Amino acid sequence: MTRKTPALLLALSMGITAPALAEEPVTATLDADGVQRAAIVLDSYSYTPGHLIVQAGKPVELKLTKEGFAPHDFVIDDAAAGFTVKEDVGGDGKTLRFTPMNPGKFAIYCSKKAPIGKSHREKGMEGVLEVR
Ligand SMILES: [Cu+2]
Repeated sequence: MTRKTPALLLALSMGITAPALAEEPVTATLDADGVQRAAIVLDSYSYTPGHLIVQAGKPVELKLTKEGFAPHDFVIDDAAAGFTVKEDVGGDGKTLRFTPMNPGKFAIYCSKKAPIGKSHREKGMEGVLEVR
């Protein structure tokens, strides 16, 4: 019984620190090939980082991975962004490519919803793509 205690404490401490980390804006890395790259983890119910900053006019490559068993997707459908994305992200993850042209802050959200209860977005599964 006592051997379970450290794992429980670790889980509790991770639960406390994860939301704070999700709020930190992250700037995508501009690689030598001109592509801006970043990785985002989808979990129940969050994107980490929850705020990604990219530059307009340069291609973006996002490596999306998913934790846990719940289905999640990655949606950007703000008309002001000039592009739309709606991709399911399974256990194998997914790589997304797009080139944002319009500066602004655009919502990222998960459109999944169990038959009963709130949508994942209503549970807080939202993020921000900031195009500068
Ligand atoms: Cu979801």
